[in-house]
Amino acid sequence: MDQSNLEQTLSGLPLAEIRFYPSLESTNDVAADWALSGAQDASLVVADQQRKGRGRLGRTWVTVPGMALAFSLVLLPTAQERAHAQTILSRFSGLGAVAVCHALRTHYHLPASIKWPNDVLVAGKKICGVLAEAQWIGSRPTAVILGIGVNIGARALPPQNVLRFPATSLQTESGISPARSLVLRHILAEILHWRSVLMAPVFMQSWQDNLAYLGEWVQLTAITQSGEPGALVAQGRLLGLDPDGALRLRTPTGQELSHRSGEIQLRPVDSFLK
Ligand code: BT5
Repeated sequence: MDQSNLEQTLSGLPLAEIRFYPSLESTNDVAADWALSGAQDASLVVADQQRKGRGRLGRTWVTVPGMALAFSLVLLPTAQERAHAQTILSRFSGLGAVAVCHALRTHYHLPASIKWPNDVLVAGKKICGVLAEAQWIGSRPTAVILGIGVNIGARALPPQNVLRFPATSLQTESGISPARSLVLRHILAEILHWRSVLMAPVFMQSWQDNLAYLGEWVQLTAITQSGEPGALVAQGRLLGLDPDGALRLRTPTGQELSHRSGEIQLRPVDSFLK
């Protein structure tokens, strides 16, 4: 993967400029700097290697050179998107996860699902993480940086001892290891498609339809930097999403609760972690 190969493979997609880096700290940081200096909507940063790839709460995201996709898209919120400023980050995280799910299903026949709020799973293991971050002037979001990491080759997986949740790759699950730029093209096409209906019920429906553990018993715990499950926040049967993208649960006493994303992580009950 290099600049010219990317430009060729991504040609025809309605992107602004594309910037490829053989190695950088984090594509989200480079895209954020670019947004502050005037990047247009749909500007793309791609890296072969991240030296300080980030997850939520400063957790580490591992990007092994030659094995993975790591990219960030600068998206400038439209007036309609800005009208939902309070939930904009959760909605754009959902956009990334829905897009990756559709791309993996359609092009690689993988049964991908979304572990709310921001992971994509195949066979119950994490194949992709999404990190959406926003820039603000006062209460007005001026840019969203949508960062996505996908494990493509089998050697993309971090060592087991750094993982609190099992991981997998496209090659492990499908037996093939397609060119990363082609997988990127498929994902970007899905992002651009779903972004055009981001505020419509059809998007929320697709997000809900792709949720992992629908109808199953789950726990929500406070997120911790170490990855150890934190304090129990709630547990219950996973019902779906409310219109703002909050997770709906039915507790053992029959009460219905909604939880916004943020500092919460979800685990299936009876998983190996219990
Ligand atoms: C995420 O955070 O899953 C969001 C990851 C977003 C990465 C992209 S890559 C492009 C862009 N630039 C960045 O710097 N970031 C974005 P979280 O839910 O906090 O999960 C982080 C946890 O995932 C870690 O604590 C590890 O346990 C695990 N992990 C790290 N690398 C992994 C990998 N390659 N595959 C599977 N799991 C991994």
